[in-house]
Amino acid sequence: MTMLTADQIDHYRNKGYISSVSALTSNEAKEIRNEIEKIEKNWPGALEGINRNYVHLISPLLNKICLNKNILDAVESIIGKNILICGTTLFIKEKKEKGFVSFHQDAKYIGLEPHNWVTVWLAVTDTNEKNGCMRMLPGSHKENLKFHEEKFDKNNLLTRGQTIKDVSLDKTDPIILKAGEISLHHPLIVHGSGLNNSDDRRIGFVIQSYIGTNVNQVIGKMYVQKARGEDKHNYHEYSEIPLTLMGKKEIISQNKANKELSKIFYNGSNKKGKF
Ligand SMILES: O=C(O)CCC(=O)C(=O)O
Repeated sequence: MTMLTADQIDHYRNKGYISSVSALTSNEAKEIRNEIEKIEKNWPGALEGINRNYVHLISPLLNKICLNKNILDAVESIIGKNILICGTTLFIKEKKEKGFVSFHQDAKYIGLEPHNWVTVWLAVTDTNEKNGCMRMLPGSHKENLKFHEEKFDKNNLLTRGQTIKDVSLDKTDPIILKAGEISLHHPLIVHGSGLNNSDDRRIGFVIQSYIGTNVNQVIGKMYVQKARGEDKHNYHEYSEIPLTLMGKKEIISQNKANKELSKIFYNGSNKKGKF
């Protein structure tokens, strides 16, 4: 893999996403799954609630994935060569569980301006229609921000259960990925995902998002890391690079970042969700 092809870039510009970009081998994806499951087993609760965010700050392996050359080449094709990592999230759907993600636009509550940023969704497990893959409404990134109803549904994996109503499923494209592949999506694209009806968990490690160094945070504060290029803007504070899995310093750094992230997620809301 090198940079995206002209056709892939056109697809992104026209539809707002690209799917099935090879990034990691299936063995590398398995190593990530093992890392996640090791944390879940040895530190119960450590990846739950707000702590499913900024997970690259507690795991050197997850941090290394954010710097993967194939991923960064694809990202550079979209946002240019000066790239920061400003967050990661685990989207895990347990088998036969009721978790879903309502249709929404990422840019709605996150405060990253201008929209020179892109989200990378890395399939840690195979992801398909049976296990609740993401679905994108193609072309919707060309529209403005839409009204989101804040439902706070307990099975919704989004912070406020924010929902764009009346999105017709048959107009959406499923993002079917093999473990190790990535999709990339635009801040304004309408997307969501349904239930996991399979016999295994569905795991997405989402770099949410890669931002150009020219992108500021207009609501609160986010901790970033340099991925590539030069940061002449210096808008953001830099996080520590993790050296030890779930080390004391690493947990402090994740907590500090998530405290600020929670303020952004729930800015202007008098209610808080689980995440
Ligand atoms: O993992 C999912 O099903 C949804 C993830 C999502 O909404 C996102 O990455 O922006």
